[in-house]
Parts: sequence; structure tokens; C-alpha cells
Amino acid sequence: KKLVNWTPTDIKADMLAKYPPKVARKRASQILVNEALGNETPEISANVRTIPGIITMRGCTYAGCKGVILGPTRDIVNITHGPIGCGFYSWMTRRNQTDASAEGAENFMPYCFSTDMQDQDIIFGGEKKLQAAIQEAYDLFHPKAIAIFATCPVGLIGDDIHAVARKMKAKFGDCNVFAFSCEGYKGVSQSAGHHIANNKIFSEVVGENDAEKPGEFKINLLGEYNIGGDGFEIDRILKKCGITNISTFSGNSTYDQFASAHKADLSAVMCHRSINYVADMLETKFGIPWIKVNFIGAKSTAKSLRKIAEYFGDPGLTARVEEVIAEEMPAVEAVIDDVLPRTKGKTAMLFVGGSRAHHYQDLFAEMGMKTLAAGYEFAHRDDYEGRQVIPGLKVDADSRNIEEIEVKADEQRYAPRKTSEEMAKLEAAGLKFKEYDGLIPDMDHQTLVIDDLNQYEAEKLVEIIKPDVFCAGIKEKFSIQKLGIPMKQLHSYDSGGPYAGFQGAVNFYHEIDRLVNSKVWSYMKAPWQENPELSATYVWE
Ligand code: CFN
Ligand code: HCA
Repeated sequence: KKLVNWTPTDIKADMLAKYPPKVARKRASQILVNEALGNETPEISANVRTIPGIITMRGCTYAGCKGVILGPTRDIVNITHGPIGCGFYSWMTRRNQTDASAEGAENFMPYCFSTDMQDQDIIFGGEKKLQAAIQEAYDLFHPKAIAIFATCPVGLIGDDIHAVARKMKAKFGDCNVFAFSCEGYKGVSQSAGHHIANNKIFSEVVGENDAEKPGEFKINLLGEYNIGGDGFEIDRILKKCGITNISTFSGNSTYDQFASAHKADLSAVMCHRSINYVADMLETKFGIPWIKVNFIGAKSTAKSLRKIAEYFGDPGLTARVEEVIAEEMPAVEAVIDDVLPRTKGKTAMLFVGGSRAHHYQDLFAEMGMKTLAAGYEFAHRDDYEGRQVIPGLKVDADSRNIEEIEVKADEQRYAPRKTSEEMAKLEAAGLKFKEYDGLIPDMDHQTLVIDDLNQYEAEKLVEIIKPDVFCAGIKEKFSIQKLGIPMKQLHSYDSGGPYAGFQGAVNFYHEIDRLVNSKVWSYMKAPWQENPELSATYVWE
């Protein structure tokens, strides 16, 4: 069935119609009917504050720092300085897996460490309580490192968490203690939290262990968080190819992996949004170049392996990569052949974080499914546009001024897309540029690209377009399903995964096939089915 009397431009207008004029103007710049053509990528407004009152899908800076970046490192004790809710709700909800099976390996991830601030701590200050918590964690576990994360009230009352960290580090002598000013309200979204976390890991930990790492073709895998075991599948494939992953930021990671990252030959960047600046800093400080990869989708996995092999230029590695692809692809193709008659022509919408709304389109394309609308919660313009990056950009590492850092880093990246002559001139002047894929140029014409989608617009999109599957997070899960549309969580993968690499692609094909072909959704009555006047204007045939 196809919507016949509405164009994407009409849909955009309909979504904006109910807003007050000022809100409509702002949202209009974040909703794009895609008309990307060759070098002409249209501009979208991104990484701007959500309008108060709108029910955003976004998370906070604390979530980005503690939950996303540091959460998956198993041998650092992560203490949340704040009321217990912040620690509790970021405790194991992201499904980042780890493998601590090696003898003697430490794993603090199952614990939830928090200072559990109370009213009196807010009134009289929480530094003493924090100091006691650090001491307690040290006495109990003797970890290599303790990290402290500020929540909103800590910033408001002005506890000096950095001073406490310095004092305890000096006191212990054998345990690195560092703190993150990642109060939830800082910045625009969780993206600011990634930046705060990564800057500190870079300045406090990277480069600490200078011992050579064994193995050939050494890479860092940046921006892979081992959700649902994705990182395990990628590591299986890399190992099979003879590529040595010495450090993942930060899925299945350890303190020592960060400390040794400067010993790699190449950084491969999976999620650009959460870590591009670390790739740049590794290049500037240690001379390690980086390339963009994507292990979501079987074809993208093959392409990424070839890209890594091409970088090393070793005939043995190139041959081995081809062998691995040839070995893995038949199982993938067999499942595609099976599901394709049932999935071909179906439609999807993806509104997820800062990279998956883009990466997962490859998996849907492999199943013959079209993405009609997509967008990020908090990505920046470079993720949408795939613009050139100038390696070696200077980032101010003072994490207290994160808004300025994020804006400065963006300004350096969003020089308007250059013509080839302009590029040649700049390259002759010694500047190097990188191109990577962007969501906008990769999507079809007349699709909708929407930044920071909200509850109201999500329902409107579903009402008008009725996709076969909607992908987002837990806050969207049930409101979408109540509209009779299957909803797949692409953050936590619901209870599934891995979806990365070859075996992950097979898992995904099976799950989506089951989801979009289940009759159960037709038993749900959406509001517009009970009140037909709501959708009377949309004609389907
Ligand atoms: S694992 Fe990553 S892939 S790190 Fe980032 S931008 Fe979040 S936690 Mo949720 S699923 Fe999501 Fe990405 Fe990178 Fe995850 S799309 S929102 S902050 N994300
Ligand atoms: C976060 C983490 C999150 C939330 C997912 C969701 C994740 O942003 O705090 O909304 O379902 O992947 O766990 O993105």
C-alpha cells in the first residue's frame, strides 16, 4: 500500500502545523526533505538545544559520559556522585557486554557505585561523602583506577570533585583517581558527555603504558561499545583475518587498553559521533592515522575489512581478508535469499542516537527494505553531511567548558563542502581532508531527515506514513507499539544481538523478518482507526 496524495513536503508541513510560530520555525530547520545531489548536501540544523516543553528522545550529559563511554570498561570503579536514581538507571541498562573470563580479571560492571546524596549533602556539601566513598571502594577492591561522575546537583552546589580526586590519587599512590564534570544539564545532549569522558581518558590514561603489544596489523577500534555482543563478533572476524585489535574504545575494554592505544598502527572509527576527536588527537599526538569503518551490515563489514587491508597494503593480509569474506558470505546470502521474498519492499524508520540511524540502513537495504525517514537524537552536522575533517584540529581539553569545546570542534569541521579546485588549493597549502559517509547523501531523494525527533512528531509520522517497522529506544517502544507498528530497539537491541559483522547480520535478518511479518500488530487499534476523521485526509491505495 502506498500513500498517494501526500508528498514529504506536505508531511513536514502537517507535522509543523500545530506548533506556535517560533517553535515551528526552529523545528523547520531540523526537518529536511532530502534533496542531496552530488556535492550539494542540504544543511540541517543539529546539536542545538531542545525547545523546553517538547518531549525529546535525547539523554543527558551524565548518561553520555558515565553510561556510554566509561560504563563498558570493566576494571575501573565508576562512582556516581549524586542522588541514587542517576546511578541506578545507568546500571546495566545499556547491555554493553564484557568478557572477564581470563583468570584474575577484574570486573566491576555488575556493581552500582554511588554516593547516594541526600538533602543534607545538598545543603552542606557532598565532598566528605565522596571522599569516604572513594576510600571505601579502594579498601574493598584495590582497583587500578576510580572514576567519579558529577550529576546535576553536584554542579549546582559546587562540590570540587577534581580536588577530591587529586587528593585521593596522591594518598593512594597506586590507583589513578580522576573526575568528570559531566553534570546532566551541561551541553545539549549526551554528546557533550562523550566529549568530557574522552578528553579526560586521553589526557589521563592514553600513552601511560609504553610496552609493545604483540601481533601484526595493530588497530584501535574506536566507537564500538559491545552492545548485545557486537564487539565480540567484530573481534572474531578481525582475529580470523589476522588483524590485531589492541584497544577498543570502550566495548569490552580495560584500563590498560586505553593506556596502550598509542601503540596501534591505525585507528578504525566505528561510531564517528562519540569519538571522532579521539581519532584526531591520536593522529596529532602519536601520528596514528584513522579511517572510518562500519561493521553493521554484511556488505559494510566486507567493505570495512577491505579498507583496513588496503591501508596496510600487505598482500598476505589482503588475501586473508578475501578468504574470510568468501568463507562468511554464503551463510549470510542463504538467509537473505530466505527472507527477501517476505521483506522486500517493506519500509522502516530509524531515529537513534548519533550513528545507528545511519549504519542500520545498510542492514535494511540488504533485506530489500527502504528507509523512509531517519534522524539522530544528538549527532552533529558532520554526521549528517559526511563533511571533510581537518586532522590535527586543536581541542581545548578543559572539560568544564564543554559547550564551547563542542562548538569550536564543530566550526572547524563544517567548512562548507569544498569544490575539487578549492580542495586542491588547500591540500597544496598542507591541509589534509577526509571524506566519510553522511546520513543525508546516503539516503534516497524525498525521504525525510529529522533531527531530535519528539513524541508528537513520531506519532504523526507513524499516523501518516505507517512504516512496517519503527526503530528507536525504550521511551518510544510502547507508544509506537500502541499504534500497531512493530518497534525494534536499536539501542539495547531489546533482548537480542549481536547484529554487527556477518553472524550479527544473520540474527538481524531473522528478527526483522519475524517482526514485520507478524499478524499480531493488526489486532491493535490505533487512535485514528477509532476516530477516522484524524487520518481522513491521507489516501492509501
Ligand atoms: S552504543 Fe553508541 S553508536 S556511542 Fe552513542 S552514538 Fe548512544 S548509547 Mo544509545 S545506542 Fe546510540 Fe550511537 Fe555511538 Fe548507543 S546510536 S544512543 S550515545 N549510541
Ligand atoms: C543513553 C543510553 C541509551 C538509552 C537508550 C534508550 C542506550 O542515551 O543514556 O533510550 O533506549 O543506548 O542505552 O542511548
